[in-house]
Amino acid sequence: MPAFRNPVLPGCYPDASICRVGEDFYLVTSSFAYFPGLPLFHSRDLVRWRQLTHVLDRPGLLPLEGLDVSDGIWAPTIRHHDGTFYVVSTLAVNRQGSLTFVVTASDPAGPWSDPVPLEAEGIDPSLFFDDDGRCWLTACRDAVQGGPGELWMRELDLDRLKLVGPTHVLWQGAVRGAWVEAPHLYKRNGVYHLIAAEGGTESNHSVTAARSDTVTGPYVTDPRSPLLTHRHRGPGEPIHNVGHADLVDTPVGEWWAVTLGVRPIAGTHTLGREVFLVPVTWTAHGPVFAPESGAVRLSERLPSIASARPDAEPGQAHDESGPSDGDTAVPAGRALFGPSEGDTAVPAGRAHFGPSDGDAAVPAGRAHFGGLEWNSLRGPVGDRVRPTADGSGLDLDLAPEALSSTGVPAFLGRRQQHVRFGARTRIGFAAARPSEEAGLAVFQHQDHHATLALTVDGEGQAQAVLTVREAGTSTRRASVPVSTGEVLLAVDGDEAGYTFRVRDLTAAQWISLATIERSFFSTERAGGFVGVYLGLYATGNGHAGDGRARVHWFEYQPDPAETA
Ligand code: 6LW
Repeated sequence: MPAFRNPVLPGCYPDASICRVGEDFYLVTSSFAYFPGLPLFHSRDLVRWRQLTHVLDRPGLLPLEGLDVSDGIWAPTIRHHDGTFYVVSTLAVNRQGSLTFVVTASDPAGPWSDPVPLEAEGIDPSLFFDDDGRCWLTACRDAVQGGPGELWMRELDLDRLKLVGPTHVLWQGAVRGAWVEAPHLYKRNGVYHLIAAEGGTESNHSVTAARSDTVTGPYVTDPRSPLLTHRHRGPGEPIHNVGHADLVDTPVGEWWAVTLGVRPIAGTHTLGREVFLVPVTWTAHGPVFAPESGAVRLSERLPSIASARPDAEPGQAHDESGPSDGDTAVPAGRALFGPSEGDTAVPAGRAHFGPSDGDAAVPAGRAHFGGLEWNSLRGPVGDRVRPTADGSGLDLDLAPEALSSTGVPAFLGRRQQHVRFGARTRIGFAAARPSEEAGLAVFQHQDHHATLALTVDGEGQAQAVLTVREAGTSTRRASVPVSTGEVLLAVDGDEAGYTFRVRDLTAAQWISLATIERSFFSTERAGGFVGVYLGLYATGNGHAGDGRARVHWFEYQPDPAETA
């Protein structure tokens, strides 16, 4: 049976929301303290997604400085009504306060309006357009400070973008106190179906439901709840933490859900909460998730719109029954994974994976630093980080902010989207003093990351240094002298760990500094809501100085087996 591979968006893309306009599907996800905010994707078959833009694509819209990486922009919802796209989301600040806002656009590729604040308590806002054209905002409150939470609703005046009328308390979840959140509302055959997430976004996560004959309630728990969860499936299950779903129908009348999930290895995951696609059918009781298997699966049958599309580009879709003409069109080892499509794709015939003795020439699979997969932290890096004219290189001026700061460090990163990957860069940097450093970062959190950087020791000897930061303490794990300020740096990840290597441009061999166990970079160890980013950075650790690092190229290569 024609099948596709889940997740349809690998890497840290939590809290996906989806809508359809004609044959076009649009999807948005949380972006936390990364900038630009709210990545927005387009697909025609629900399986292959291409990033169109960021909804919050310009500076100054919402303040992210000072925030923990896992705070910031949470759980958006995207809907389309009467020619206008709406995205509602929340700026969550230190889990103590939040600002819910709405943005609009006539073209999802932008421009999007400035955020309009809404007087809405809590997080996870959603919109529902009723048959009479009225718009209702639902959200959950008290979940930020701790349960029991509840779902509430108010009408949104679409002309003034203002909440009006009374607040209706809809539901406290199937299990009171189980963190009811992520509400989305759908109407079918005159019945309003409310779905939500319960159990928290970790191993007890689930999709639950309630229904009502009137939009404002009362809502009665669907006794089948949870409708979808992997909380009972044990350590052999490849996908866990499933929940926070949104539904969409296709032009041929099928229903599908996007839901978040993680892929743990020995109980920990590093890639963050990813986007999984799940078939849905409807009964008189409400939606049935994964009606055949009862579970979110790594390999799932293709939506019939995808299999019916002979002109579809090759991608993650594959035929389990064996090679076909469609399969042979897929270039060997070609990666096709959302935002990085084209930029980091592995060209046909490229044999090696990870660091090699290959020369310092620009690799074919190099990054384009203008690409939509690149993010900075909490705001634009401005002139301090500048792509070179062809986009393959990067100049980074030393920023006083270290990666451990909650300001805007001179950092540009992209998501780690595959367990097995190799990232390499050629970087030139001559530190003037030991406090200056520039290099490669494996970044989970401002207080939880590893860096492989060029710096100097007290005698002025250039060095490549591997530093690990955890819980506010930085520890030097390994260092090696380098003869010039120009090196290749590499990090290779797999199920066991992340191995850091350096190669002096004048040397023939790579030197291995250390392997850090994979679980160190896990969300379980670091805490928070995000997955790993791989990035480039330069800092004077409190001083700007006038130093500058030149990244000649950066390459991210997934193991072809993870993208086939
Ligand atoms: C989001 C909440 C959640 O707002 O995590 O999955 C929060 N659950 O619904 C941040 O992603």
